[in-house]
Amino acid sequence: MQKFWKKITGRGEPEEAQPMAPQMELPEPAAAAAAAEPVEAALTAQQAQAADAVAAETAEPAQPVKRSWRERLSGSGFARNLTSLFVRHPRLDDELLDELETTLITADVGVTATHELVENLRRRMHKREFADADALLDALRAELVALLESVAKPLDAGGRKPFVLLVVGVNGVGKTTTIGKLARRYRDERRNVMLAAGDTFRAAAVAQLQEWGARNSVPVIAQGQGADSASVIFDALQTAQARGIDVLIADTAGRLHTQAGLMNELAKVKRVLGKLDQSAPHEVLMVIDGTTGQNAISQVRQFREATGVTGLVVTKLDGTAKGGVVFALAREFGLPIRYVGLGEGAQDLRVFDADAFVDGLLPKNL
Ligand SMILES: Nc1nc2c(ncn2[C@@H]2O[C@H](COP(=O)(O)OP(=O)(O)O)[C@@H](O)[C@H]2O)c(=O)[nH]1
Ligand SMILES: [Mg+2]
Repeated sequence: MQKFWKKITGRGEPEEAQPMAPQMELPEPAAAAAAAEPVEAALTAQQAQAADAVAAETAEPAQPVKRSWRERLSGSGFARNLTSLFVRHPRLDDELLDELETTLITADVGVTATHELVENLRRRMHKREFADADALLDALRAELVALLESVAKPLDAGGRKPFVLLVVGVNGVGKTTTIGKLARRYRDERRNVMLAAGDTFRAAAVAQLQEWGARNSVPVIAQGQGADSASVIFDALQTAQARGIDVLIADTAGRLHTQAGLMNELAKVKRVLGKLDQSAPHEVLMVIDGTTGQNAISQVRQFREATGVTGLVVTKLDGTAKGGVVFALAREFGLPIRYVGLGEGAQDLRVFDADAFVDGLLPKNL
């Protein structure tokens, strides 16, 4: 099995964790900055410039079009590989199943899950359960949906007020973008939303969140770069409680001087939230980049231990050949997948729907 894996991916065995993003060496943040008062909407010239750059990057067309899951996913490497497999192998035989196994493993579905799924289909094929490749495709669809059904549990951000959502994940996975899209979604549902700029490690991160806030008329609580993340988020919850906010969404850093430092910071954020509201955070939402493949597994393991992750968002599933990681995550952790990112626009964050996802990956019929 390991040899097979290596042949397919050129990598070591799938469970082997790859190192996380390289760490940057930076000096400790200045104590003065950490003690700064929360500043809302007051941008420094540098932040304003960064915000402009972000605005250009995240600008949307005047009338955003909501595309179907199939439209969004059919261009992905994973969907293209599955379609081409059935085009090349229209006949029902063992070769079709061997290639299916290769395709699923290459897409990072995971070796064990793939093996179980394919061997089950093979058994059924040998018992002549399928009349043709179309029937096998239907069975494959049902098996893939079954792998995901138990994790397709939407997030209910009602019930608590303010409902506190803590967003975590490594750098560049799409945390801030996802928060912007969520702010838009909740605002459109006529909820009062507030954002907390808890990624104080990079100045651009604060400006990026402020830009999403400004564009959606959602207040953003921020301090300067280098401020203490826990104190920013603590202030934000206090403010949200005082103002009767419905949903508070807190951004966090994905990279600090050291990985242990990051995990300690996130644990501290959780602790201080609990001082204001014992039940907060009500959701620890971990964002995973759908293009990272098996490394996502070790990321979830690590963040779950430090922060008690309660839900996942898998981004960038448009275009990637590695979207199979959604199945691997479902199998490994059983954590609810709340949303998936199918593009960069505000409309492209979708409540996770197992049927729509699998349908978008597979050819319609042969
Ligand atoms: N194609 C695509 N790009 C995305 C998606 N979500 C986020 N991105 C992009 O990923 C990049 C990093 O996002 P960002 O929110 O800054 O990541 P963060 O470091 O985790 O906060 C940005 O260029 C986003 O536009 C998605 O669902 N699809
Ligand atoms: Mg960010």
